[in-house]
Amino acid sequence: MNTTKIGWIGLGNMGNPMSQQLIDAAYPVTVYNRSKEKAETLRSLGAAVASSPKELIELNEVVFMMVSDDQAIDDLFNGTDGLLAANVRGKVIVNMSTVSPGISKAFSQLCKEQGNYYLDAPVSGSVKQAETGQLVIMVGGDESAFQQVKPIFEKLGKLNKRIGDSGSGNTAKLAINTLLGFYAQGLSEALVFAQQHHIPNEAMMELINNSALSSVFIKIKGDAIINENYNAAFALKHIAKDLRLAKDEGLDSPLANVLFQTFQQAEPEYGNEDIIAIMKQIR
Ligand code: NA7
Repeated sequence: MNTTKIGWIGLGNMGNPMSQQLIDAAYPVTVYNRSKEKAETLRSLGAAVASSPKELIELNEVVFMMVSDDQAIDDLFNGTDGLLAANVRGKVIVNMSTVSPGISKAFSQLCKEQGNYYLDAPVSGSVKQAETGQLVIMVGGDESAFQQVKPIFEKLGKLNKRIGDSGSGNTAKLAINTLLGFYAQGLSEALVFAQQHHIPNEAMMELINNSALSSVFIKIKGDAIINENYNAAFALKHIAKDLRLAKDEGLDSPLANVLFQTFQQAEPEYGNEDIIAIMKQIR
């Protein structure tokens, strides 16, 4: 039995399997989710359920957050019965959501003033990696807080690495997701071009998967395109958000500018589908 008491906020596509990993690793886990019904699955697996972020941080030593965006983080810190309403010291808050470096720097400072720590620790990897503890975790913030949380990161990912000060984990994540966007759009454009010349997706994917360009991402997303399965493992609206965040941080280069435009245009129609639904936009 691991003894660190863990609080977990956010039980979406990623937060649900990640919190389950920690229950499986025999940590005592308490969860909180804005829509209460999502907590019931975790309760049935052995988690306790808190009624608010404030209660969650009062009860636990380390609190993880895995939610959508900057707005969600702001609501969870500043809302009624939010994290900042708790009178606590010495806690570590680990924000694993993909958010702006700016919001991490701001809440890191506020946490410090209250005698607590904040780490930004976004992840690379999707639902499958979350389910198998194979995520890549990039961390910004205090070294001693990172060392304290490291054994827990080891249950969630195959690599965890402190990049630097607060916000640097978020910046690294935005760089990775820019590359992810290139892969998704690049694969789509190559398949559409081939299809226009009567080469079917199945044939192209067999060639690509056996070439030097093969990758886990291309294999999984190629299968999704062939099966017309656009259910969100990583929602297109999230990558559209990440590209906006990267732009705000100064991303301004030839490919990235086109990528940004394509995903912003696709978001209204395909935002709730998987990132590879960019294929439909390209088509
Ligand atoms: P999902 O499956 O869309 O889940 C989003 C989670 O964030 C879910 O628990 C939401 O609660 C929660 N959320 C969203 N907005 C809020 C606000 N305003 N207040 C509190 N909680 C909120 O996302 P993923 O799990 O795929 O992704 C999570 C992160 O990883 C994201 O940053 C990605 O870019 C990468 P709900 O259930 O809707 O009440």
